[in-house]
Amino acid sequence: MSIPNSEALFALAQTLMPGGVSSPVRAFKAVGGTPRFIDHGKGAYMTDVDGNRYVDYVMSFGPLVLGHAFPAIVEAIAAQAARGTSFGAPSPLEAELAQAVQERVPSMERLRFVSSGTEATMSALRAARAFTGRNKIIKFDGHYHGHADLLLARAGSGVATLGLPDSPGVPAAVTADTLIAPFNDLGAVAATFAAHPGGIAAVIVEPVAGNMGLVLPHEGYLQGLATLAREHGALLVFDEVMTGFRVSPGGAQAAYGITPDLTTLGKVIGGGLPVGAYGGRADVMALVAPSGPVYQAGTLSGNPLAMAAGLASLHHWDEQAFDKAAKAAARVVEAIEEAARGAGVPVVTAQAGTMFGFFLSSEPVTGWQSASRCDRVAFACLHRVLLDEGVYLPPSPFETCFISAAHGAEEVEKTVQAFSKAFTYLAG
Ligand code: KE4
Repeated sequence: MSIPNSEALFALAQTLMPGGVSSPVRAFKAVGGTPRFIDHGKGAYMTDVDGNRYVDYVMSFGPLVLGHAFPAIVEAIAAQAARGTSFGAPSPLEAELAQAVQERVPSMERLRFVSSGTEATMSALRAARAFTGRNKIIKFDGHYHGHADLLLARAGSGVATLGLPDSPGVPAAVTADTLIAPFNDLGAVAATFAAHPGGIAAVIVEPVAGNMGLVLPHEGYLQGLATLAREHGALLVFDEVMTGFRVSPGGAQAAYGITPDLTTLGKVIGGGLPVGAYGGRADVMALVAPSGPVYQAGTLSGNPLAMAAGLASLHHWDEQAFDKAAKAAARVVEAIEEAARGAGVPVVTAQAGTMFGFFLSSEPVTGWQSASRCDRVAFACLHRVLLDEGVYLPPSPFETCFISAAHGAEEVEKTVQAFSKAFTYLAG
């Protein structure tokens, strides 16, 4: 595949920005080669600056449940832009989007909009610490909750991809209160609580882990977490920045029947524009300024442009659209399993609604330890062949694939053929 313009742009970008990108995982370090510079997206496709067209399974790492440049979202953005993009004052659209979120995530009795998932998780934990009067938090090995200092401990996503167990620049004092437990191991969580009686403010979890690759919770695990948190007076925080509206229209909490104390959202609720949100129990959120003393603010929080995009996105992301995308994801997962089996390549797959993933591994993957043993070199090879076949996966084995309602039979068939070729090449 010829990519001279991406190569030239990457060379230029690296003289301007660290690694030539605005977010590390996009640099293709885990898969090698030159990242594709994208000129435009439409529906299930992205087209790079050299005119190469790809069926996209990154979907901006989750937000684009309806596909690229969905007409109703484009129209909503254009109409609002003409009325003003940001007022630094309340607008009716914030209440409208908050209602739309609450209809789908009723546990969020009160919520606050921010501009990223990072802001959402850092703010939710500040509120949890204030509410409980405690400092320690439990997070899970390989889970990623954004790049706030307190959460950059054994994180997933780009941190795992780049092999950075933790990040320089984060003072040990800041992560001293961040306790790490392996995912899918309730005993480890119970032991952590026992070791810190009365000291743990919150447990923050990706209810379906999507930042070490896709790893599902074991049967009863999330309920066990909720029980342990409540027994020990800690708040349960579901980080649904990725899983929200994707695992089910009501997120993972609806799919698994769990009511967390706090939830964080992002991605989908911005419809492709920067929006995050945190919220939950009214008594906890009552502490957030200006109703309470917990300070958190943001210049562009709740800006009407992003609210309009989010509203259009949620409005069209109905059960029918969700089911179409989830069925397409199931077909792709089946094709991955068939192609791998046919080529004699060991693979472990997972699907959670409109998210899916696979590990090139012959062992069950239940957490970071097993995920990290997957064959990263083989993944890089597979990724490259798929790219050349016009299928664009996230450029890391420790990310999740995202599908949209725009992925129809033609796109799925193209994907099936591409995986068949890629696994045959891998086995060759
Ligand atoms: P942002 O600050 O990137 O909006 O959200 C942080 C975040 C929080 N919680 C979860 C569960 C997340 O998945 C994320 C961000 N996800 C990554 C994808 N692995 C964003 C992509 C990137 O970092 O470039």
